[in-house]
Amino acid sequence: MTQTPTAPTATAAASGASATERFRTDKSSGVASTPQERVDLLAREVVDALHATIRKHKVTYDEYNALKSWLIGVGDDGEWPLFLDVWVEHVVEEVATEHREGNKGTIEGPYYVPNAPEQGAKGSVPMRDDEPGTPLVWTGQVTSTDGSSLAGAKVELWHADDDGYYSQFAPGLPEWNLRGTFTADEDGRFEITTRKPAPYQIPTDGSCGKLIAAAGWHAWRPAHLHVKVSAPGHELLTAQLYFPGDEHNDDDIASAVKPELVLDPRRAGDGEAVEYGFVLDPVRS
Ligand code: MBD
Ligand code: FE
Repeated sequence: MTQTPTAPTATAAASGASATERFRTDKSSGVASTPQERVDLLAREVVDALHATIRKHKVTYDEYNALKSWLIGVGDDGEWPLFLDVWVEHVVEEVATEHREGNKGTIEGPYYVPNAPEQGAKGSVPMRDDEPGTPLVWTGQVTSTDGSSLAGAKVELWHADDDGYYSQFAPGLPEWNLRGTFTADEDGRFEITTRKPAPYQIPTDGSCGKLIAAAGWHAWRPAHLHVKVSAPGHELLTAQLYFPGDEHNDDDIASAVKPELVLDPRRAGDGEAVEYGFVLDPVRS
């Protein structure tokens, strides 16, 4: 009997484990710098809110054990980064950026990896020779809130492929597939060639998927490009860009779509072209 090679399949637990590891490497510094008074205040209020919900709805022991079992599963599946970024991060982002006058941003999500390969001001994001999906050429300029252009600004781009998978979190993709760092030219301009991503479905086989099914929600985020835009003396902008007409722009499971972040692409050759620039806020003194 001959063996048919099977494509590696993405599992919730494997991408969850990668996202958890990524978080531990890059982001766990907030823990040590959070003052005790804030931990006391916030932990107390969150626990109090839980007590109030239990009393209000007369939560039963079966329901309490269902919660306990689910919470244990979220950890087992490595899905704490996914759960928090889908259902909590958008409010943290709203609070953190409400003072800004420049570009709207939105959540980072669980799949950012720092130090993606440098591509200059104009070029293609790393991709496979036969990378599927509609070609997209994206031009833009990075400016400050006073209108001056920001030469040398960095635009880090990462996004899912035409099947909705992110490199380094799903198996079988080249390490830096659809992840690149661009450096704006002397006028703050850049030109990026990539492929349009597909909508993203939260893994249905993990604990977040169980919650979605049990609550009768859907598991979809609209197709999106993730970016981090930075320049000396300016606040880091984390954003996502969306495509018009996506059926999930109005009901993103992660509540991360804002009208200012929806692109307006036009047909160009065998693909699409779009202009979208960023306005960064100077660091407050
Ligand atoms: C994603 O691709 C994403 O951007 C977010 C915020 C959550 C889950 C998957
Ligand atoms: Fe994403």
